[in-house]
Amino acid sequence: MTGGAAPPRPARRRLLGVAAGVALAASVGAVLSPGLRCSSADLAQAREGTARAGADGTQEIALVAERGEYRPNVVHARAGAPLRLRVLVHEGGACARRLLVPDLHAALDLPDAGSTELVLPAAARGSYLFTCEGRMVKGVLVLD
Ligand SMILES: [Cu+2]
Repeated sequence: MTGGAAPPRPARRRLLGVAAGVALAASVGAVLSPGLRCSSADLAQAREGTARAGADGTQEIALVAERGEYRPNVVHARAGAPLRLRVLVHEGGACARRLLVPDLHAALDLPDAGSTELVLPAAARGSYLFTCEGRMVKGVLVLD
């Protein structure tokens, strides 16, 4: 038998399945990667938090980075006002070196232990991802 389209190869189908699984895992919080400290049984859970108004008009919220997750990982705040993110590192590692908010062009170097903070500029309504440097551990900032 010559010519004609070959049937889909099983290997390719497996790859597509893996890609779909990876996309699903990423959508709920993280890609489980045994080689990195980004895996946690708790990653699939949404932990919500709401920023409170600070004295100077800047909103504030504290995030804990621990065991490859952020708590909270769904942060609600008002649009149009700056937001101070105070990040407490309870357990360091590859996923707790930097915190990125790509759509707001913000990055924060984290200490091995202790806390640091970053003031995000006032931003429009919408959802903004925040992630570890490897973009594995994720959270979302919801401004409304
Ligand atoms: Cu990571």
